[in-house]
Amino acid sequence: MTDRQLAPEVEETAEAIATMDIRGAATIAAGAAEALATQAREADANEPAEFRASMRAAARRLRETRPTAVSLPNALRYVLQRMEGRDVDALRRSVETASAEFVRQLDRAQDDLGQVGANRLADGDTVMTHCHSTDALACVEAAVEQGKEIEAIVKETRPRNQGHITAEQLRDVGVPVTLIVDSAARRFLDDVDHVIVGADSIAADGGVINKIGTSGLAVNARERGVPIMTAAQTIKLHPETLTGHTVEIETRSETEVIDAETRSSIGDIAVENPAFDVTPPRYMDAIVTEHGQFPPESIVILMRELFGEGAEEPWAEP
Ligand code: RUB
Repeated sequence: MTDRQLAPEVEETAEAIATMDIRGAATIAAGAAEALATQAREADANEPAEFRASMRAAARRLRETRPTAVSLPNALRYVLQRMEGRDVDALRRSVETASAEFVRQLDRAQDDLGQVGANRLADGDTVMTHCHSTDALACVEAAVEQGKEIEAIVKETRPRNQGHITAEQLRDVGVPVTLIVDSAARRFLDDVDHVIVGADSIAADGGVINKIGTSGLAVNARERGVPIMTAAQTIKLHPETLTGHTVEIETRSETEVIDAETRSSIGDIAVENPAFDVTPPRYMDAIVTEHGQFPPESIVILMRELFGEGAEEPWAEP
C-alpha cells in the first residue's frame, strides 16, 4: 500500500499532529479517529482486503506522527478493532460508526472526570496548572459550574507556551488568572490549594507522562504540601507498559528553545528539547478518570480491566 492511496485529509491530519496544529492528547485522539473515518469514506477500494489494507496504512501514517501520547494508538486501536463486514460498504460503515462512537465517548469521559475532579476542589480554591490539558480544564470548569469560585495560577510552559491557551480558556469561563514563568512555580505554590495537570500517557506503575516540567512541579508541590492530581481519561492508560515496555519521550527541534542567531552569538553549545517527562507515582496524589479517582499505584487494576494483558497493533501488515 503506497501513500498515494491515503485520503489527502489523512495526510493533512498527520501533518497537523506532527507540527502541533492539532495537539494535546485528547484532541490528537479525536483528530486521528476522524481521519480514519475520512479514509473509510474516501478509500477507492473494490475488495474488502484492499479496503482493510488502506485503513491499516492510514493508521500507520497517523501513528508515526508523535510518539508519546498513547491516546493516539488507543484511538486507532479502538476504531480498527471494530472494523467488520463482508463487503466494502459494511466495512466502511463500521469504521464510520466506531469513529463517531469514539469521539462521543471522549466528550462524555471528559465531562464525567470533570465532575470527579471538581469534587476535589472547594469554593475559594486557587489551582496551579501546567501546559494545556482539556481534561484538567474540565475539572476547573465543572467546579465553576457547581458554583465554586476558583482562581488559577497558570505556568506559561516553555518552550511552546501552551499556558497561554489555558489562561485564555480559563478567562472564557470567568476564572481570574495569574500567568507566571515556569521558574516562579515554587514561589507561588504557597498561594495554591491544588495543582492540576493532564497526561499524555499513564504507565502501569502509575507514572504520569506529561509535558516537560510536570515532574519538577510535582516534587515541589509535595515539598510544599500542596495536593497534585492528574486529570486523565482512560484512553491515556498505556497498555504496552503492562508488558514491560517503556513510553517513548518525544524530543523536539532545538529551534523551539533558541533561535539560530542567538544560539550562534552564544557560541558552541548543545541544546536539548525533550517534550515530556515522567512523574513517579509517589509524587502524585490522585489520578482522576471518568471511572472515579485512583491512587496512582492502583491504576494498573483499571488498566488490566480495560485493556486485558497487553496491546494489539491492528495497523500492522498481517
Ligand atoms: C500537551 C500536554 C497535555 C496532555 C493532556 O502536550 O502535555 O497536558 O496532552 O492534554 P503537547 P488533554 O502540547 O505537546 O501536545 O487533557 O487535552 O488530553
